Amino acid sequence: MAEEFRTCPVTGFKVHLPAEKLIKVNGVTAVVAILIGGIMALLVAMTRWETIHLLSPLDYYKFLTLHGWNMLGYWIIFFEVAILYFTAAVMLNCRLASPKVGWLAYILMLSGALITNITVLMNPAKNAIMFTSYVPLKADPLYYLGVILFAVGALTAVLLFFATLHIARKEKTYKGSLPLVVFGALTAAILAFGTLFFGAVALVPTFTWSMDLTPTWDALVYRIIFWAFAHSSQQINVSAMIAVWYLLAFLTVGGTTINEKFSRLAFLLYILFINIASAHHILVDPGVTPAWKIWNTSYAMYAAVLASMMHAFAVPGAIEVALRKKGYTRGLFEWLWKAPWKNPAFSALILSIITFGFLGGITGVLAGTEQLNIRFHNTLAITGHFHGTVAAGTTLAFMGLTYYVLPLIFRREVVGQKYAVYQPWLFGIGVSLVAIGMMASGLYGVPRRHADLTGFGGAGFAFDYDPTAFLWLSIMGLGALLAAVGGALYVLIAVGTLLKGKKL
Ligand code: HEM
Ligand SMILES: [Cu+2]
Repeated sequence: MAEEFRTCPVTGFKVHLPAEKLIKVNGVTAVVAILIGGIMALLVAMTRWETIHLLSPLDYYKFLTLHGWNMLGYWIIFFEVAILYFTAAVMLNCRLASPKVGWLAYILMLSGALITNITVLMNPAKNAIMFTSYVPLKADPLYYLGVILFAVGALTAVLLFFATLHIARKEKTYKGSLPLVVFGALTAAILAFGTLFFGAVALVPTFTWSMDLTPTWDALVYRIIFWAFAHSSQQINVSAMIAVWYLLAFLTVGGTTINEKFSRLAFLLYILFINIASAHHILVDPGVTPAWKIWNTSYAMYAAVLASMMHAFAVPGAIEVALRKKGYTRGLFEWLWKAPWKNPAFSALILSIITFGFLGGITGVLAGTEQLNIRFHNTLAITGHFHGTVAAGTTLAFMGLTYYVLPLIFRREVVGQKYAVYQPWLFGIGVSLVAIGMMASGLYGVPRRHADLTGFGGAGFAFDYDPTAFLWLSIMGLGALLAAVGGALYVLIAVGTLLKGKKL
Protein backbone atom coordinates (compact mmCIF):
# COMPACT_ATOMS: atom_id res chain seq x y z
CA MET A 1 0.00 0.00 0.00
CA ALA A 2 2.92 2.31 -0.73
CA GLU A 3 0.73 4.60 -2.82
CA GLU A 4 -1.15 5.50 0.35
CA PHE A 5 1.86 7.54 1.52
CA ARG A 6 3.82 10.56 0.36
CA THR A 7 7.12 11.80 1.72
CA CYS A 8 7.13 15.39 2.92
CA PRO A 9 9.97 17.22 1.13
CA VAL A 10 10.43 19.64 4.07
CA THR A 11 10.22 17.48 7.17
CA GLY A 12 10.96 14.07 5.68
CA PHE A 13 7.87 12.59 7.38
CA LYS A 14 6.08 9.73 5.65
CA VAL A 15 2.56 11.12 5.42
CA HIS A 16 -0.38 8.71 5.35
CA LEU A 17 -2.77 10.25 2.81
CA PRO A 18 -6.06 9.15 4.45
CA ALA A 19 -4.78 10.59 7.74
CA GLU A 20 -3.89 13.80 5.94
CA LYS A 21 -7.43 14.07 4.61
CA LEU A 22 -8.86 13.71 8.11
CA ILE A 23 -6.44 16.31 9.47
CA LYS A 24 -7.65 18.70 6.76
CA VAL A 25 -11.35 18.18 7.33
CA ASN A 26 -11.10 18.51 11.13
CA GLY A 27 -8.92 21.60 10.74
CA VAL A 28 -11.30 23.31 8.33
CA THR A 29 -14.25 22.57 10.61
CA ALA A 30 -12.36 24.14 13.52
CA VAL A 31 -11.85 27.33 11.50
CA VAL A 32 -15.56 27.49 10.65
CA ALA A 33 -16.31 27.11 14.37
CA ILE A 34 -14.02 29.98 15.38
CA LEU A 35 -15.70 32.13 12.75
CA ILE A 36 -19.15 31.45 14.22
CA GLY A 37 -17.88 31.72 17.79
CA GLY A 38 -16.10 34.96 16.95
CA ILE A 39 -19.18 36.65 15.53
CA MET A 40 -21.08 35.66 18.68
CA ALA A 41 -18.16 36.94 20.81
CA LEU A 42 -18.47 40.37 19.30
CA LEU A 43 -22.24 40.50 19.86
CA VAL A 44 -21.91 39.37 23.47
CA ALA A 45 -19.01 41.71 24.22
CA MET A 46 -20.92 44.66 22.75
CA THR A 47 -23.72 43.81 25.18
CA ARG A 48 -21.47 43.63 28.24
CA TRP A 49 -19.90 46.95 27.23
CA GLU A 50 -22.44 48.87 29.24
CA THR A 51 -22.26 52.01 27.10
CA ILE A 52 -23.42 50.04 24.06
CA HIS A 53 -25.62 47.36 25.67
CA LEU A 54 -26.50 45.85 22.31
CA LEU A 55 -28.67 42.77 22.76
CA SER A 56 -31.92 41.93 24.52
CA PRO A 57 -31.53 39.41 27.37
CA LEU A 58 -32.87 36.52 25.29
CA ASP A 59 -30.51 37.20 22.40
CA TYR A 60 -27.66 37.69 24.85
CA TYR A 61 -28.16 34.26 26.41
CA LYS A 62 -28.64 32.67 23.00
CA PHE A 63 -25.39 34.07 21.63
CA LEU A 64 -23.52 33.49 24.89
CA THR A 65 -24.46 29.79 24.79
CA LEU A 66 -23.41 29.59 21.15
CA HIS A 67 -20.17 31.49 21.78
CA GLY A 68 -19.21 29.11 24.59
CA TRP A 69 -19.95 25.95 22.60
CA ASN A 70 -18.44 27.03 19.30
CA MET A 71 -15.24 28.34 20.87
CA LEU A 72 -14.49 26.08 23.80
CA GLY A 73 -16.22 23.06 22.30
CA TYR A 74 -15.93 23.00 18.55
CA TRP A 75 -12.99 25.26 17.60
CA ILE A 76 -10.71 23.78 20.25
CA ILE A 77 -11.71 20.12 20.01
CA PHE A 78 -11.87 19.76 16.21
CA PHE A 79 -8.40 21.32 16.13
CA GLU A 80 -7.21 18.92 18.84
CA VAL A 81 -8.46 15.92 16.91
CA ALA A 82 -6.41 17.14 13.95
CA ILE A 83 -3.40 17.41 16.29
CA LEU A 84 -3.94 13.85 17.56
CA TYR A 85 -3.97 12.45 14.02
CA PHE A 86 -0.95 14.58 13.07
CA THR A 87 1.14 13.46 16.03
CA ALA A 88 0.22 9.77 15.93
CA ALA A 89 0.27 9.22 12.18
CA VAL A 90 2.45 11.90 10.53
CA MET A 91 5.06 12.44 13.25
CA LEU A 92 5.51 8.70 13.72
CA ASN A 93 5.51 7.91 9.95
CA CYS A 94 2.64 5.55 10.59
CA ARG A 95 -0.69 4.75 8.96
CA LEU A 96 -3.81 5.85 10.83
CA ALA A 97 -5.24 2.66 12.40
CA SER A 98 -8.59 3.01 10.63
CA PRO A 99 -9.51 5.98 8.45
CA LYS A 100 -13.12 4.70 8.43
CA VAL A 101 -13.31 5.07 12.20
CA GLY A 102 -11.81 8.54 11.79
CA TRP A 103 -14.66 9.49 9.47
CA LEU A 104 -17.20 7.99 11.86
CA ALA A 105 -15.74 10.12 14.67
CA TYR A 106 -15.92 13.19 12.46
CA ILE A 107 -19.54 12.59 11.46
CA LEU A 108 -20.57 12.03 15.09
CA MET A 109 -18.84 15.21 16.23
CA LEU A 110 -20.17 17.29 13.37
CA SER A 111 -23.77 16.11 13.73
CA GLY A 112 -23.60 16.62 17.50
CA ALA A 113 -22.31 20.16 17.03
CA LEU A 114 -24.99 20.97 14.46
CA ILE A 115 -27.81 19.54 16.59
CA THR A 116 -26.82 21.53 19.68
CA ASN A 117 -26.29 24.74 17.71
CA ILE A 118 -29.64 24.38 15.96
CA THR A 119 -31.64 23.58 19.12
CA VAL A 120 -30.20 26.71 20.79
CA LEU A 121 -30.97 28.87 17.74
CA MET A 122 -34.52 27.53 17.30
CA ASN A 123 -35.68 27.75 20.90
CA PRO A 124 -33.34 29.91 22.96
CA ALA A 125 -35.94 30.54 25.66
CA LYS A 126 -35.64 26.90 26.62
CA ASN A 127 -32.25 25.80 25.30
CA ALA A 128 -29.87 28.70 25.92
CA ILE A 129 -28.66 27.06 29.12
CA MET A 130 -24.95 27.48 28.34
CA PHE A 131 -22.52 24.67 28.10
CA THR A 132 -22.48 24.10 31.85
CA SER A 133 -26.08 22.85 31.41
CA TYR A 134 -26.68 23.17 35.15
CA VAL A 135 -29.71 21.30 36.45
CA PRO A 136 -32.48 22.19 37.24
CA LEU A 137 -32.31 24.16 33.97
CA LYS A 138 -33.86 21.72 31.52
CA ALA A 139 -33.28 21.91 27.77
CA ASP A 140 -34.91 19.86 25.02
CA PRO A 141 -33.58 16.29 24.86
CA LEU A 142 -32.06 17.09 21.47
CA TYR A 143 -29.70 19.61 23.09
CA TYR A 144 -28.19 16.92 25.32
CA LEU A 145 -28.24 14.38 22.50
CA GLY A 146 -26.10 16.76 20.44
CA VAL A 147 -23.62 17.10 23.31
CA ILE A 148 -23.46 13.33 23.82
CA LEU A 149 -22.95 12.63 20.10
CA PHE A 150 -20.14 15.19 19.99
CA ALA A 151 -18.48 13.64 23.04
CA VAL A 152 -18.81 10.08 21.71
CA GLY A 153 -17.25 11.25 18.46
CA ALA A 154 -14.35 12.86 20.32
CA LEU A 155 -13.85 9.69 22.37
CA THR A 156 -13.77 7.66 19.15
CA ALA A 157 -11.02 9.94 17.81
CA VAL A 158 -9.04 9.45 21.04
CA LEU A 159 -9.34 5.66 20.74
CA LEU A 160 -8.15 5.88 17.14
CA PHE A 161 -5.12 7.84 18.38
CA PHE A 162 -4.27 5.06 20.86
CA ALA A 163 -4.74 2.37 18.20
CA THR A 164 -2.42 4.26 15.85
CA LEU A 165 0.26 4.56 18.55
CA HIS A 166 -0.03 0.81 19.07
CA ILE A 167 0.55 0.13 15.37
CA ALA A 168 3.48 2.54 15.24
CA ARG A 169 5.11 0.73 18.14
CA LYS A 170 4.39 -2.75 16.75
CA GLU A 171 5.60 -1.92 13.24
CA LYS A 172 8.54 0.10 14.61
CA THR A 173 7.83 3.14 12.44
CA TYR A 174 9.92 5.39 14.73
CA LYS A 175 13.23 4.99 16.54
CA GLY A 176 13.86 5.32 20.27
CA SER A 177 11.24 6.60 22.70
CA LEU A 178 8.13 8.53 21.76
CA PRO A 179 9.03 12.09 20.60
CA LEU A 180 8.22 14.70 23.25
CA VAL A 181 5.47 16.35 21.19
CA VAL A 182 3.74 13.01 20.72
CA PHE A 183 4.21 12.34 24.43
CA GLY A 184 2.39 15.62 25.15
CA ALA A 185 -0.43 14.63 22.81
CA LEU A 186 -0.56 11.26 24.58
CA THR A 187 -0.95 13.11 27.91
CA ALA A 188 -3.86 15.04 26.43
CA ALA A 189 -5.41 11.81 25.13
CA ILE A 190 -5.10 10.02 28.48
CA LEU A 191 -6.74 12.98 30.22
CA ALA A 192 -9.43 13.03 27.53
CA PHE A 193 -10.27 9.43 28.24
CA GLY A 194 -11.05 10.05 31.92
CA THR A 195 -12.72 13.35 31.16
CA LEU A 196 -15.14 11.87 28.67
CA PHE A 197 -16.05 9.16 31.16
CA PHE A 198 -17.20 11.82 33.67
CA GLY A 199 -18.89 13.65 30.81
CA ALA A 200 -21.02 10.59 30.22
CA VAL A 201 -21.82 10.27 33.94
CA ALA A 202 -22.96 13.91 34.02
CA LEU A 203 -24.84 14.13 30.74
CA VAL A 204 -26.48 10.77 30.09
CA PRO A 205 -28.73 10.97 33.21
CA THR A 206 -29.45 14.61 32.34
CA PHE A 207 -30.53 13.49 28.88
CA THR A 208 -32.87 10.80 30.28
CA TRP A 209 -34.17 13.31 32.86
CA SER A 210 -34.97 15.79 30.07
CA MET A 211 -37.22 13.08 28.58
CA ASP A 212 -38.83 12.51 32.01
CA LEU A 213 -37.50 8.96 32.12
CA THR A 214 -35.44 9.39 35.27
CA PRO A 215 -35.97 11.52 38.41
CA THR A 216 -34.36 14.90 38.90
CA TRP A 217 -30.68 15.35 39.72
CA ASP A 218 -29.41 16.71 42.97
CA ALA A 219 -28.00 20.04 41.76
CA LEU A 220 -24.99 19.77 44.09
CA VAL A 221 -24.04 16.30 42.94
CA TYR A 222 -24.47 17.38 39.33
CA ARG A 223 -22.03 20.24 39.81
CA ILE A 224 -19.40 18.01 41.34
CA ILE A 225 -19.60 15.48 38.53
CA PHE A 226 -19.94 18.14 35.86
CA TRP A 227 -16.70 19.79 36.95
CA ALA A 228 -14.86 16.50 37.15
CA PHE A 229 -15.62 16.50 33.43
CA ALA A 230 -15.36 20.17 32.52
CA HIS A 231 -12.29 21.12 34.49
CA SER A 232 -10.32 18.10 33.34
CA SER A 233 -11.29 18.94 29.80
CA GLN A 234 -9.42 22.23 30.24
CA GLN A 235 -6.39 20.20 31.16
CA ILE A 236 -6.61 18.43 27.82
CA ASN A 237 -6.41 21.87 26.27
CA VAL A 238 -3.40 22.82 28.38
CA SER A 239 -1.54 19.61 27.49
CA ALA A 240 -2.34 19.95 23.80
CA MET A 241 -1.30 23.60 23.86
CA ILE A 242 2.02 22.78 25.50
CA ALA A 243 2.68 19.98 23.02
CA VAL A 244 2.13 22.65 20.35
CA TRP A 245 4.57 24.99 22.16
CA TYR A 246 7.31 22.36 21.89
CA LEU A 247 6.38 21.72 18.27
CA LEU A 248 6.44 25.42 17.38
CA ALA A 249 9.74 25.99 19.22
CA PHE A 250 11.17 23.31 16.95
CA LEU A 251 9.51 24.46 13.72
CA THR A 252 10.25 28.17 14.16
CA VAL A 253 13.84 28.17 15.48
CA GLY A 254 14.85 24.49 15.68
CA GLY A 255 14.62 24.46 19.48
CA THR A 256 14.40 21.23 21.45
CA THR A 257 14.05 20.91 25.21
CA ILE A 258 17.33 21.00 27.12
CA ASN A 259 16.26 18.12 29.30
CA GLU A 260 13.80 15.55 27.95
CA LYS A 261 13.23 13.91 31.35
CA PHE A 262 12.35 17.24 32.94
CA SER A 263 9.73 17.98 30.27
CA ARG A 264 8.30 14.46 30.38
CA LEU A 265 8.05 14.60 34.18
CA ALA A 266 6.07 17.84 33.85
CA PHE A 267 3.56 16.13 31.55
CA LEU A 268 3.32 13.26 34.02
CA LEU A 269 2.43 15.68 36.84
CA TYR A 270 -0.61 16.77 34.84
CA ILE A 271 -1.87 13.23 34.60
CA LEU A 272 -1.39 12.64 38.32
CA PHE A 273 -2.68 15.85 39.84
CA ILE A 274 -4.80 17.86 37.55
CA ASN A 275 -8.04 15.97 37.90
CA ILE A 276 -8.26 16.35 41.65
CA ALA A 277 -7.74 20.08 41.31
CA SER A 278 -11.24 20.39 39.82
CA ALA A 279 -12.51 21.33 43.28
CA HIS A 280 -11.80 25.01 42.62
CA HIS A 281 -15.17 25.09 40.84
CA ILE A 282 -17.12 24.08 43.94
CA LEU A 283 -15.35 26.15 46.56
CA VAL A 284 -18.49 28.07 47.49
CA ASP A 285 -20.78 25.03 47.32
CA PRO A 286 -21.94 23.50 50.57
CA GLY A 287 -21.70 19.74 50.75
CA VAL A 288 -17.96 19.12 50.56
CA THR A 289 -15.92 19.92 53.66
CA PRO A 290 -13.62 22.95 53.96
CA ALA A 291 -10.71 20.69 54.93
CA TRP A 292 -11.04 18.70 51.71
CA LYS A 293 -11.41 21.84 49.62
CA ILE A 294 -8.33 23.44 51.13
CA TRP A 295 -6.21 20.31 50.81
CA ASN A 296 -7.31 19.90 47.25
CA THR A 297 -6.90 23.46 46.03
CA SER A 298 -3.65 23.96 47.88
CA TYR A 299 -1.51 20.85 47.61
CA ALA A 300 -3.02 19.06 44.61
CA MET A 301 -3.47 22.21 42.60
CA TYR A 302 0.08 23.40 43.21
CA ALA A 303 1.50 20.10 41.97
CA ALA A 304 -0.28 20.70 38.68
CA VAL A 305 0.72 24.36 38.54
CA LEU A 306 4.33 23.28 39.12
CA ALA A 307 4.09 21.29 35.89
CA SER A 308 3.04 24.38 33.92
CA MET A 309 5.90 26.37 35.45
CA MET A 310 8.36 23.64 34.42
CA HIS A 311 7.17 23.87 30.82
CA ALA A 312 7.33 27.67 31.08
CA PHE A 313 11.06 27.32 31.73
CA ALA A 314 11.68 24.52 29.27
CA VAL A 315 10.09 26.06 26.16
CA PRO A 316 11.70 29.53 26.29
CA GLY A 317 14.93 27.75 27.32
CA ALA A 318 14.75 25.62 24.18
CA ILE A 319 14.24 28.76 22.08
CA GLU A 320 17.13 30.61 23.72
CA VAL A 321 19.59 27.73 23.32
CA ALA A 322 18.66 27.24 19.66
CA LEU A 323 19.08 30.94 18.88
CA ARG A 324 22.39 31.17 20.76
CA LYS A 325 23.64 28.24 18.68
CA LYS A 326 22.84 30.32 15.61
CA GLY A 327 25.37 32.86 16.88
CA TYR A 328 23.19 35.37 18.68
CA THR A 329 25.32 35.41 21.81
CA ARG A 330 25.95 39.11 22.45
CA GLY A 331 24.75 40.20 25.88
CA LEU A 332 21.94 38.54 27.74
CA PHE A 333 19.23 39.17 25.20
CA GLU A 334 20.58 39.41 21.66
CA TRP A 335 18.89 36.09 20.90
CA LEU A 336 15.56 37.61 21.89
CA TRP A 337 15.85 40.74 19.71
CA LYS A 338 17.11 38.70 16.75
CA ALA A 339 14.38 36.05 17.05
CA PRO A 340 12.19 35.58 13.94
CA TRP A 341 9.51 38.07 15.03
CA LYS A 342 8.23 38.42 11.45
CA ASN A 343 7.17 34.78 11.49
CA PRO A 344 3.56 34.84 12.78
CA ALA A 345 3.96 31.33 14.19
CA PHE A 346 6.81 32.56 16.36
CA SER A 347 5.03 35.66 17.65
CA ALA A 348 1.89 33.58 18.26
CA LEU A 349 3.98 31.14 20.31
CA ILE A 350 5.54 33.87 22.47
CA LEU A 351 2.20 35.64 22.97
CA SER A 352 0.60 32.32 23.86
CA ILE A 353 3.23 31.65 26.54
CA ILE A 354 2.93 35.14 28.02
CA THR A 355 -0.87 35.36 28.04
CA PHE A 356 -1.33 31.84 29.31
CA GLY A 357 1.17 32.29 32.13
CA PHE A 358 0.67 35.84 33.25
CA LEU A 359 -3.01 36.47 32.53
CA GLY A 360 -4.46 32.99 32.80
CA GLY A 361 -2.13 31.15 35.14
CA ILE A 362 -1.61 33.69 37.89
CA THR A 363 -5.29 34.64 38.07
CA GLY A 364 -6.22 30.95 38.11
CA VAL A 365 -4.03 30.28 41.12
CA LEU A 366 -5.56 33.28 42.89
CA ALA A 367 -9.16 32.44 42.07
CA GLY A 368 -8.63 28.77 42.93
CA THR A 369 -7.59 29.54 46.50
CA GLU A 370 -10.27 28.80 49.09
CA GLN A 371 -9.82 32.11 50.88
CA LEU A 372 -9.86 34.30 47.76
CA ASN A 373 -12.42 32.45 45.72
CA ILE A 374 -15.39 34.29 47.18
CA ARG A 375 -14.11 37.52 45.58
CA PHE A 376 -14.06 35.90 42.15
CA HIS A 377 -16.96 33.47 42.20
CA ASN A 378 -19.50 34.07 39.41
CA THR A 379 -18.07 37.48 38.62
CA LEU A 380 -16.69 38.52 35.25
CA ALA A 381 -13.23 38.04 36.78
CA ILE A 382 -13.59 34.28 36.23
CA THR A 383 -14.43 34.84 32.58
CA GLY A 384 -11.36 37.09 32.47
CA HIS A 385 -9.21 34.27 33.84
CA PHE A 386 -10.19 31.76 31.18
CA HIS A 387 -9.95 34.28 28.37
CA GLY A 388 -6.30 34.41 29.44
CA THR A 389 -5.84 30.64 29.39
CA VAL A 390 -7.91 29.20 26.61
CA ALA A 391 -9.09 32.18 24.56
CA ALA A 392 -5.65 33.77 24.41
CA GLY A 393 -3.16 30.99 25.26
CA THR A 394 -4.55 27.90 23.56
CA THR A 395 -6.13 29.76 20.67
CA LEU A 396 -2.93 31.66 19.86
CA ALA A 397 -0.88 28.45 19.91
CA PHE A 398 -3.31 26.77 17.50
CA MET A 399 -3.35 29.87 15.28
CA GLY A 400 0.45 29.78 15.19
CA LEU A 401 0.49 26.12 14.23
CA THR A 402 -1.93 26.86 11.39
CA TYR A 403 0.82 28.84 9.63
CA TYR A 404 2.73 25.54 9.32
CA VAL A 405 -0.25 23.27 8.70
CA LEU A 406 -1.22 25.30 5.62
CA PRO A 407 2.03 24.74 3.68
CA LEU A 408 2.89 21.29 5.09
CA ILE A 409 -0.49 19.54 5.09
CA PHE A 410 -2.64 21.58 2.70
CA ARG A 411 0.48 22.20 0.58
CA ARG A 412 -0.36 25.77 -0.27
CA GLU A 413 1.61 28.94 0.18
CA VAL A 414 0.07 31.19 2.85
CA VAL A 415 -1.60 34.23 1.26
CA GLY A 416 -1.37 37.74 2.71
CA GLN A 417 1.91 37.14 4.54
CA LYS A 418 2.24 40.90 4.99
CA TYR A 419 -0.89 40.90 7.13
CA ALA A 420 -0.14 37.58 8.79
CA VAL A 421 2.80 39.26 10.55
CA TYR A 422 0.33 41.42 12.52
CA GLN A 423 -2.43 38.86 12.97
CA PRO A 424 -1.24 37.26 16.27
CA TRP A 425 -0.53 40.72 17.75
CA LEU A 426 -3.98 42.06 16.94
CA PHE A 427 -5.68 38.98 18.33
CA GLY A 428 -3.30 38.57 21.28
CA ILE A 429 -3.39 42.18 22.46
CA GLY A 430 -7.15 42.35 21.83
CA VAL A 431 -7.97 39.26 23.87
CA SER A 432 -5.56 40.37 26.58
CA LEU A 433 -7.49 43.63 26.93
CA VAL A 434 -10.72 41.61 27.00
CA ALA A 435 -9.31 39.43 29.78
CA ILE A 436 -7.91 42.33 31.79
CA GLY A 437 -11.12 44.38 31.44
CA MET A 438 -13.17 41.41 32.56
CA MET A 439 -10.94 40.64 35.54
CA ALA A 440 -10.83 44.20 36.78
CA SER A 441 -14.55 44.88 36.39
CA GLY A 442 -15.29 41.50 37.97
CA LEU A 443 -13.33 42.48 41.05
CA TYR A 444 -15.57 45.56 41.27
CA GLY A 445 -18.53 43.20 41.49
CA VAL A 446 -19.68 42.92 37.87
CA PRO A 447 -21.37 39.50 37.56
CA ARG A 448 -20.72 37.09 34.70
CA ARG A 449 -23.56 35.82 32.50
CA HIS A 450 -25.73 38.87 33.02
CA ALA A 451 -27.46 40.97 30.36
CA ASP A 452 -28.78 43.70 32.62
CA LEU A 453 -26.06 44.95 34.89
CA THR A 454 -27.85 47.85 36.52
CA GLY A 455 -31.53 46.84 36.42
CA PHE A 456 -31.07 43.13 37.22
CA GLY A 457 -34.03 42.34 34.97
CA GLY A 458 -36.38 44.21 37.29
CA ALA A 459 -35.50 41.92 40.20
CA GLY A 460 -36.12 44.76 42.64
CA PHE A 461 -32.69 45.28 44.10
CA ALA A 462 -29.86 47.56 43.21
CA PHE A 463 -26.09 47.44 43.44
CA ASP A 464 -23.94 50.53 43.38
CA TYR A 465 -20.95 49.83 41.23
CA ASP A 466 -17.82 51.82 41.62
CA PRO A 467 -17.77 53.85 38.37
CA THR A 468 -14.34 52.40 37.62
CA ALA A 469 -16.12 49.13 36.78
CA PHE A 470 -17.66 50.74 33.70
CA LEU A 471 -14.29 52.05 32.57
CA TRP A 472 -12.90 48.52 32.65
CA LEU A 473 -15.92 47.24 30.73
CA SER A 474 -15.12 49.78 28.01
CA ILE A 475 -11.56 48.51 27.89
CA MET A 476 -12.95 45.00 27.49
CA GLY A 477 -15.17 46.25 24.63
CA LEU A 478 -12.32 48.00 22.82
CA GLY A 479 -10.20 44.86 23.24
CA ALA A 480 -13.05 42.84 21.74
CA LEU A 481 -13.04 45.04 18.62
CA LEU A 482 -9.29 44.58 18.23
CA ALA A 483 -9.51 40.82 18.81
CA ALA A 484 -12.32 40.59 16.27
CA VAL A 485 -10.07 42.20 13.65
CA GLY A 486 -7.27 39.75 14.51
CA GLY A 487 -9.64 36.79 14.48
CA ALA A 488 -11.21 37.81 11.18
CA LEU A 489 -7.75 38.19 9.67
CA TYR A 490 -6.89 34.66 10.80
CA VAL A 491 -10.01 33.20 9.16
CA LEU A 492 -9.45 35.26 6.00
CA ILE A 493 -5.84 34.11 5.68
CA ALA A 494 -6.71 30.46 6.33
CA VAL A 495 -9.66 30.36 3.94
CA GLY A 496 -7.88 32.55 1.40
CA THR A 497 -4.92 30.17 1.40
CA LEU A 498 -7.18 27.15 0.85
CA LEU A 499 -8.92 28.80 -2.07
CA LYS A 500 -6.21 30.95 -3.63
CA GLY A 501 -2.84 29.92 -2.17
CA LYS A 502 -0.20 28.84 -4.68
CA LYS A 503 0.04 25.02 -4.82
CA LEU A 504 3.35 23.75 -3.47
C1 HEM B 1 -12.75 37.69 19.89
C2 HEM B 1 -12.38 37.13 21.01
C3 HEM B 1 -13.33 36.94 22.18
C4 HEM B 1 -14.14 37.86 22.80
C5 HEM B 1 -14.29 39.33 22.46
C6 HEM B 1 -14.87 37.16 23.83
C7 HEM B 1 -15.81 37.74 24.68
C8 HEM B 1 -16.59 37.08 25.59
C9 HEM B 1 -17.61 37.68 26.41
C10 HEM B 1 -17.98 39.16 26.41
C11 HEM B 1 -18.17 36.69 27.16
C12 HEM B 1 -19.36 36.85 28.08
C13 HEM B 1 -19.06 36.95 29.53
C14 HEM B 1 -20.34 37.10 30.28
O1 HEM B 1 -21.17 37.95 29.91
O2 HEM B 1 -20.54 36.35 31.24
C15 HEM B 1 -17.50 35.47 26.83
C16 HEM B 1 -17.76 34.24 27.40
C17 HEM B 1 -17.07 33.08 27.10
N1 HEM B 1 -16.05 32.93 26.19
FE1 HEM B 1 -15.27 34.38 25.02
N2 HEM B 1 -14.49 35.86 23.83
C18 HEM B 1 -13.55 35.67 22.83
C19 HEM B 1 -12.89 34.51 22.51
C20 HEM B 1 -13.09 33.29 23.13
C21 HEM B 1 -12.38 32.08 22.83
C22 HEM B 1 -11.31 31.95 21.75
C23 HEM B 1 -12.85 31.12 23.68
C24 HEM B 1 -12.47 29.68 23.83
C25 HEM B 1 -11.56 29.07 23.16
C26 HEM B 1 -13.88 31.73 24.50
C27 HEM B 1 -14.61 31.07 25.46
C28 HEM B 1 -15.63 31.62 26.20
C29 HEM B 1 -16.43 30.89 27.15
C30 HEM B 1 -16.29 29.41 27.49
C31 HEM B 1 -17.33 31.81 27.72
C32 HEM B 1 -18.34 31.54 28.82
C33 HEM B 1 -19.68 31.27 28.32
C34 HEM B 1 -20.59 31.02 29.49
O3 HEM B 1 -20.52 31.74 30.50
O4 HEM B 1 -21.36 30.07 29.37
N3 HEM B 1 -14.00 33.05 24.14
N4 HEM B 1 -16.53 35.73 25.86
CU1 LIG C 1 -11.18 24.61 36.37
